[in-house]
Amino acid sequence: MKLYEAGPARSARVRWTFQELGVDFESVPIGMMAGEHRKPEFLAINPAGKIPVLDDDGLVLTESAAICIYLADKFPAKQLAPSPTEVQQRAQFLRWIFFCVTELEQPLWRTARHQFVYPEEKRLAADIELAQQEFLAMAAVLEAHMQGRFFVAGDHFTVADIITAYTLDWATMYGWLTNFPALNAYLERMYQRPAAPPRMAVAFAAMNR
Ligand SMILES: N[C@@H](CCC(=O)N[C@@H](CS)C(=O)NCC(=O)O)C(=O)O
Repeated sequence: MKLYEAGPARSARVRWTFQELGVDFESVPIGMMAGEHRKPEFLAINPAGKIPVLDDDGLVLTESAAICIYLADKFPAKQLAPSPTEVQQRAQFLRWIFFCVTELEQPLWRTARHQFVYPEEKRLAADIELAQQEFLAMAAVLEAHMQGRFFVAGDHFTVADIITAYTLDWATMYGWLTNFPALNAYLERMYQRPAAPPRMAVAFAAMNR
């Protein structure tokens, strides 16, 4: 299996999943700073020009959350996803993944765009302020959910935790997580796992070295 990846990009969720599973993969680094994700060779693989992409013997899959769930389903021994027959557990697992990639991640991504993706003349400080408000309101929902819980869905570690912890780590880059003690404790616990990738700040620092 080939993973097209770039250090702290959302591909880190997939790398983390592989590492938890103990499954080997071929890494294909894509130089985002050099714009390799916009070159015709890469666009032929993912016309959206985004990372990550998984190529599993010709099955080309994009969307980091979908890839993590696919890998968890493909290698069920580690129980990184409830099986589709466990309908209620699977529903809660998917619910928190969707919550994460829509309610939490989108304000973070909007902020990143205004900070370094959009051309300078299109960057709006006011939109970052709105994005932060929206993120904080949804983080409060997750903070309440995490009271007395170790994992975001169910009673053991799953890819829902990988996706959530990665996203919360992203929020720490903006200083948005300071008032959420349960989320901070959860984040620290998740990144203490031996299979966890480097924290985003560390990965960015390594890229800029
Ligand atoms: N929803 C996608 C988002 C992927 C995404 O936007 N990746 C970023 C890197 S973290 C990217 O490739 N950005 C390039 C661009 O938007 O031009 C996923 O989760 O895989």
